[in-house]
Amino acid sequence: MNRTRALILAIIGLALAVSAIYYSQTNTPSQLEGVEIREYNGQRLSSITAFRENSIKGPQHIDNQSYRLKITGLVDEASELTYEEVITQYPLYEKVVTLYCVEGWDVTILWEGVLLKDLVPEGTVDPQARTVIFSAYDGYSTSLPLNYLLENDILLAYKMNGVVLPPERGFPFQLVAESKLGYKWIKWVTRLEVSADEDYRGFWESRGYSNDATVP
Ligand SMILES: Nc1nc2c(c(=O)[nH]1)N[C@H]1C(S)=C(S)[C@@H](COP(=O)(O)O)O[C@H]1N2
Ligand SMILES: [Mo]
Repeated sequence: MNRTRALILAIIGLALAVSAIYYSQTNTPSQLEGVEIREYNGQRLSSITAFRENSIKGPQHIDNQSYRLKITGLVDEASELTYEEVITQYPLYEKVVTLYCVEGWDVTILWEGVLLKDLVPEGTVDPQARTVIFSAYDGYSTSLPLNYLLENDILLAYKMNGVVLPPERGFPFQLVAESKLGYKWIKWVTRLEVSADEDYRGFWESRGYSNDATVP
């Protein structure tokens, strides 16, 4: 093989390599709405279909036009927010968090939503306030200490794995009660009531489950 031929082959090889790299970079698919993300920063995510549906009254179907999120109780001013207001008037955040159910299964999901500490800012609650009581469309309820909600970046999620929550996963909102057992992750949230009652017990808590519910 003479030198010229070797040089030509080298140039062709280099051109092929460069175009392969270019093609692989420009031809990565763009994420479309409705296609769930299954890997985030190298971390494998569960599918949003990996949940076990065991809600007290089965999936709820909420109409987002008539939906309102009520913020009541020991706050300076009670408010009612539409679905659009929640997702447009507050900064959005995303975070990978695992839900552990007492039944022994777990799911790791990329959640996106607004922060509880933005919905209920510390400066707007009465000094007597200790607890936030959450209610849902299916009559479910649970509660969490106000400090837990303000001191951790706790999300009220409207998307999971990049997809708007489907009805059976809690549309329009599910609480991402990080480090707390699944029964604190209330779906179909309709009301946040700021309360002084430290002993309030929600649906499962009043049936014998721990009110603290920290994941063991
Ligand atoms: N409104 C409402 N939220 C709820 C429940 C429920 O019955 N109603 N079940 C809880 C429980 S026990 C778990 S483990 C999580 C996840 O339940 P899923 O798999 O049925 O979505 O939702 C929680 N949120
Ligand atoms: Mo659960």
